[in-house]
Amino acid sequence: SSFNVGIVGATGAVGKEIVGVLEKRSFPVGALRIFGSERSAGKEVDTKFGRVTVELFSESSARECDVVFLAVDGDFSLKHAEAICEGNDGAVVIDNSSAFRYKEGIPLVVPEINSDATKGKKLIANPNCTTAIGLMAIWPLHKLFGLKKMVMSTYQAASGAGQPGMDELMEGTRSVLSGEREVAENKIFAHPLPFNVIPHIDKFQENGYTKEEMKVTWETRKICGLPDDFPVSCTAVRIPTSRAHSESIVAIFDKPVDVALARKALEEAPGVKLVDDIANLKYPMPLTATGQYDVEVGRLRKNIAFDNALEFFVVGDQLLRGAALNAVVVAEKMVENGALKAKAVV
Ligand code: 11C
Repeated sequence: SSFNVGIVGATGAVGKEIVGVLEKRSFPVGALRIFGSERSAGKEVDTKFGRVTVELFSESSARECDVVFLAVDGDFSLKHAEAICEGNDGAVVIDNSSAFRYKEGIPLVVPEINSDATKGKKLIANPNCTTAIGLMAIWPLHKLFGLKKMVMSTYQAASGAGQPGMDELMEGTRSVLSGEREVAENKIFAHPLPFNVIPHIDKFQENGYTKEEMKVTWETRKICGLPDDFPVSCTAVRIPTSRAHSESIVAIFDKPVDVALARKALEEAPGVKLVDDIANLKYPMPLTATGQYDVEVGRLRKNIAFDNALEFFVVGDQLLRGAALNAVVVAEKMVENGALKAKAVV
């Protein structure tokens, strides 16, 4: 069967990628409906599924779809997501924002890890990109050795702040290179990003961590089914790259680690590409991971500071694994497990 698919926010950086991923993965789209604000309603978008005219969003029109991807801010999701999926005739909603991620009863899903959590559910939360990318590598290692603690340091691309973030990086860099300005202007980021790194993403919390860092802690626990006090610590840093996030991870395990076994598990893990050939200067990088579905993992080694610990580097396309691809694969799994069904046409 085919599905009526709705996207809210299809003209943003993540929304555009959702359209692209639906096309590339041949998701069985019956009709594609794109919903937007008054500003974008009436615009036309060319897709593989035909030319789509952006409709003004309303809960009742979104409910007519079988599945709706929300690629908008958390306030919008909080206001509308539950109304879109309510009742037997509502649509399945896959929400990219953080609005529902920590709510009990709402699955937070990386489909290669916990797609079973979607069974019988209608509202699914897509994780923060940093968490989703890191967990692709952590999960197969956790299954082998049992994760005990994790410390992550990130190098995050401008795309985490959407198209405006990417634009600010490009235009700011251009303004410095052209000699127009000594230091780039900033509106989206807390400081100028070109020729800089900024150890601050999202709001500071009372414990001195940022919300981006705490998302990694909270979401790792929920997705991997770990205890509420499971130790995960992160320092999240914005760097002047375009759209792939990089992460250095120290993972401490219960059992003794074996690098050869770890390599094999990563090689076999779905959604992971082992890029780890130091003799030939091959390791994960934003330049090679950009535009790819698989997350690159490399620089894998036994950590020399802790017992039973591995250290490695992970890079993933922030807009794909970190958002659009994850969301579409969630929908694919929900088709497989019966949680997403095409509504009978009356
Ligand atoms: C960033 N990770 O890189 C953020 C963007 O929780 O969905 C995604 C925010 C989120 O800025």
